[in-house]
Amino acid sequence: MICLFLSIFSYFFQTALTGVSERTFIAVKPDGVQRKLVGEITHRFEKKGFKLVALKLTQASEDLLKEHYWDLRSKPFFTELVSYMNSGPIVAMVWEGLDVVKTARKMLGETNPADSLPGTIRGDYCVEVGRNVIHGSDSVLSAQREISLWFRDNELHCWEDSSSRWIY
Ligand code: DAT
Ligand code: MG
Repeated sequence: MICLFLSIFSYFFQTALTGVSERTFIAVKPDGVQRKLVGEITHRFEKKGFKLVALKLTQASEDLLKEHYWDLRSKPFFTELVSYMNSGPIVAMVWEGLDVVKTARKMLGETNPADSLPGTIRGDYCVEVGRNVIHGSDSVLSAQREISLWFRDNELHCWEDSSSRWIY
């Protein structure tokens, strides 16, 4: 009984309390898919130590994209943004780990590739803001909103990552 209590407590502590279960939504945009960057991008997140929770190749509808970029609806580039994102398949993913939202944004680089340092994904693989190959949630709250927009609950996989005790 005590063992059961301790293992439940330890699981709860390692995930919820330590923030290891934080999730973010990452998408390789249509240009990233066309330019065969899917392997390179997923490789970076795997090598960093994050855990893949969901992944699918999907053609997003205009409605989904308008909802996804709702905050930008009044921007002059909104229509072009939706049509670019709708121009081909996207690889949608959910990654999990400690501070994954903030760290993933650092791995992506700045919105404008010209401001992105070499070593970041946008710094290494693109040149124009309207073709910046990857999306990443900008806060824990937007990650939750975006994950529920792009994935059903049964597409989010709970699995034990055998390398996690070497990462945490
Ligand atoms: P980010 O994708 O870094 O979170 P954002 O949310 O401000 O940036 O904008 C969403 C996308 O819209 C961005 O990845 C590319 C496009 N975008 C942003 N600013 C733009 C601009 N000035 N001109 C054209 N496209 C732009
Ligand atoms: Mg954004």
